[in-house]
Amino acid sequence: MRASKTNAKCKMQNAKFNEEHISGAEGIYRESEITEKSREYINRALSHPRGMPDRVIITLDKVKEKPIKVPILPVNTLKCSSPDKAKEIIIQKLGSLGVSKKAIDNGLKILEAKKTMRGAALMLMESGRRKEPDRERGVRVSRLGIEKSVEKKLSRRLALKGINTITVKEALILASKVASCPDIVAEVCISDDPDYTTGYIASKGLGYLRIPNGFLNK
Ligand code: PML
Ligand code: MG
Repeated sequence: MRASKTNAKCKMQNAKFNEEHISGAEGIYRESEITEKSREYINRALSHPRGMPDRVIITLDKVKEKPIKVPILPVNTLKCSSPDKAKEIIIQKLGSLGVSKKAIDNGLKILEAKKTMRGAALMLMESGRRKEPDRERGVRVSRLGIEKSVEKKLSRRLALKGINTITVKEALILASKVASCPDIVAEVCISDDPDYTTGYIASKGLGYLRIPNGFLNK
């Protein structure tokens, strides 16, 4: 599901630039679940804190290949009381993974920018150079989901920590797929939802580290 709205300020510009991303979600489901899941996604698109979209696109693709299974990252919530502390944590953790100062600075600039990206920036860990073909769009992680039985177990585990929400589950599934890619060193994420101030840093070695109170509303 992709929900967007036309940004009035950009009405005169190229069509490529005048769509503001509102929300997006996807999963891998059985045929019997399609109607129910589509309804859920449409309801989500129409009740998002970023506002009412004027376009909602539901795309269904038949999965023709056997999905690759990857492990779910272990979850931990760090102690963090402010955006400054969050920045410190990100700098320390990325540094410990060998990411250069230049790349960390460039990454923080993107995280702190007023304009939210539609996807993710893809950055080289030494030079800090960005590699996405379209910087406005970024890259999107797609074709991902979780098996029903695994989701049940995960829900129970997250419930014990008081964090069994769709937001956490979807972010964790995505981060686990990203971390499983051999060339990915780390992923840092902040929410584009104005009222959600928990972000995360994730990697194969670090696991999924949640950073609460870290991000000011944009
Ligand atoms: C999002 O808005 O989808 C990103 C949420 C990232 C943090 C999820 C968490 O609380 O662990
Ligand atoms: Mg969002």
